[in-house]
Amino acid sequence: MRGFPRRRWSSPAIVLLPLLLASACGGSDKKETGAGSTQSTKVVKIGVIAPLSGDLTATGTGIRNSVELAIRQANEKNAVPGWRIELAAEDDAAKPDVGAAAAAKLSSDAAVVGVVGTYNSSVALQTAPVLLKANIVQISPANTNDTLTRGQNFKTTPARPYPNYFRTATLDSLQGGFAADYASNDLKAKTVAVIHDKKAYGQGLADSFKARFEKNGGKVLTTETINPGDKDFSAVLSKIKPLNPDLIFYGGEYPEGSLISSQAHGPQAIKAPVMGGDGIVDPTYTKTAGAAANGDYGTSVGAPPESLASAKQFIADYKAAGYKDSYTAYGALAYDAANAIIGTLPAALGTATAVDDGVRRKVVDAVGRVSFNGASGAVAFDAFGDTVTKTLTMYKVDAGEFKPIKTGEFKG
Ligand code: ABU
Repeated sequence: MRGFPRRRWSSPAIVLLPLLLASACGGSDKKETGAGSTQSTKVVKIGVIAPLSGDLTATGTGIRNSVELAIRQANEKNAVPGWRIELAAEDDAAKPDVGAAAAAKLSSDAAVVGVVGTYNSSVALQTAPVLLKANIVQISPANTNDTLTRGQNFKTTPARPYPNYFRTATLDSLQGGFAADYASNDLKAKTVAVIHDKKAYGQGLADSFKARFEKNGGKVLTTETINPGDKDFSAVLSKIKPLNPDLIFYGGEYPEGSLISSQAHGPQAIKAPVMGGDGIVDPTYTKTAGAAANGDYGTSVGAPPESLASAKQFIADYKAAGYKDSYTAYGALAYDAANAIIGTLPAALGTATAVDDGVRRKVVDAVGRVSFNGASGAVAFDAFGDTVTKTLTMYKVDAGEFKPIKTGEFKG
């Protein structure tokens, strides 16, 4: 199966047990060495904030597992001599207030030096300022809303609001434009009905799509909104059906997007395919929508991991680790985010005996200067904290799976 397969591997508990046991111990400890003596090992922690419960658990779990894999490999290689890295994973339930509380909890843990996450841009808008107060670096593998790195006036006067915030995922201004160009130039769509979920990501992506689609000469027939968590979209779809659009563009995530597809193409018998962004490109979308999703489209950030030579080792290692859940679209990006932090630690920790504010500041500063070839491609950040890798991929649902059909960059 191509795309983001769910896999079942044997004996995950056996493989993960040593790490879990290590994670249960906090602070400095004494570790048995092979020679039978003890070696002092200091503890530094990398946090994860992601949805580990609720509708978006599949995505959050892939992020968490991928960070855990990077940490385990670093410990096995003794990448930070004298220190053991531990994972501190927090569930944000995809809710901004829960994310903010998780950020506060990690900030108050003196051993935490960085955080990978969040998945939702709306959650990161609450975690980034909390982590900034504690000088803790945050790298998101999934947030695509432009305002996180460029502020509310990102189109005219971009200004970086959170100097501690970075991301390995690219921007919705690029993703929306890439989708609009595909709709106009490849699908020859002339009209579109837009729906979004009013969240930072969904609305921002819809706005970017609309601006470019109209610039291309297309017509936006209507813009409708829904609420996250809604299950019945008959009212919105009844308004859209008589407009007979060539395309329905949805700014939002797979729990609602999949139901919009199944209800549009089922009871409403609307012919137009649904197109969305990286928020819908997940196996849960096609599983939930079933045959109704065939012919739908979705963009995602980066090239398909399975097509990248640079991701082969990550995929093999993830499989060997025995995780039962997929790494998802964000696994390689989360793995790279974790390694960006880990790579700064030997110099930032230096001769420190514990993580302190100075170490945290050094990590923020050093992450801004990282440059390496990661699983997802080149890992480096510009002056706004955005990834220099701006690759996007259009996927089409075929026989119940998202399959990549075009990879490239939006040139504007
Ligand atoms: N980028 C996909 C959805 C996550 C977010 O940015 O809110």
